[in-house]
Amino acid sequence: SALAMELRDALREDRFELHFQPQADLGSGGVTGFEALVRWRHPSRGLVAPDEFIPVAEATGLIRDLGAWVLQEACRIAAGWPENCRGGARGGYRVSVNVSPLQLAQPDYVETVQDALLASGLAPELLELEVTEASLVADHERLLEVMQGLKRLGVRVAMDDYGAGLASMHALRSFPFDRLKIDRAFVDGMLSDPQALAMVEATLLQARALGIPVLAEGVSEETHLAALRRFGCREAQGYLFGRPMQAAEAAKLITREE
Ligand code: G
Ligand code: G
Ligand code: MN
Ligand code: NA
Repeated sequence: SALAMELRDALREDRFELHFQPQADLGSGGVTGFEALVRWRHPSRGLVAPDEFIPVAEATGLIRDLGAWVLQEACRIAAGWPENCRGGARGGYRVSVNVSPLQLAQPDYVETVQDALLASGLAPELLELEVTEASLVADHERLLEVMQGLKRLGVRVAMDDYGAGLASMHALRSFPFDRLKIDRAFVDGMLSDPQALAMVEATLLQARALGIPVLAEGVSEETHLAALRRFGCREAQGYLFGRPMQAAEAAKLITREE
């Protein structure tokens, strides 16, 4: 399609960029890291959101090259954040990168991650890969193998958009996830919809029983925060703490935190 060809050109012409949304510790209120979110800087349409082009990149296979670029760029930028270069006492700021199921299925995916770490100098424990439940419906054996390979590198793996699809407690037990991100739809709805509230509470109880830390997505109001704290949630991401921002702003935010 025309869009697919445009995307290929955009990758060659370096027209993608990453924005970073802060993640906060609900105990201290401090920033713990950022999620990297890709955008397409289009010559006439302006900044194009990932929902508009990631599905096309996945359908055409371009997601492999685009995903590798996102990974390299996120590691490069995060390696330059103050504190991350010094390996200081605070332990550094994590960068979370979204991974498409097609990327995980690549035979050389673990090497791609290793290359990005080596090229950037980023400490492996500061990289978190966000996997969606779409990755779980494929080949379980293969996914387990990839996750174990990533673990050997020292990289963290998170389950993204939890609750939005098919992922179950069984999946959380079967795969070595380091953290779980509750889908923003539940957080968003939890003050008006008793079922969304129950879902958030149940997820936090399940995760605690399994010893998996939880981050709540889409936290946009103080009232969300109060309920989440009551359920024992330790980390959050959302407009209340900051919108996705350019790399330079993220670096400034870190400087203010120090
Ligand atoms: O930035 P925004 O909040 O509009 O992101 C919407 C969704 O696009 C995210 O929730 C995420 O699932 C997806 N997304 C953003 N960046 C990437 C990326 O680099 N790779 C993949 N596979 N998905 C991404
Ligand atoms: O990976 P994921 O698809 O969850 O990416 C997060 C998406 O959610 C991004 O598109 C981001 O712009 C959006 N987002 C982040 N925080 C909030 C929030 O507090 N409220 C809403 N409605 N959307 C958010
Ligand atoms: Mn995500
Ligand atoms: Na998400």
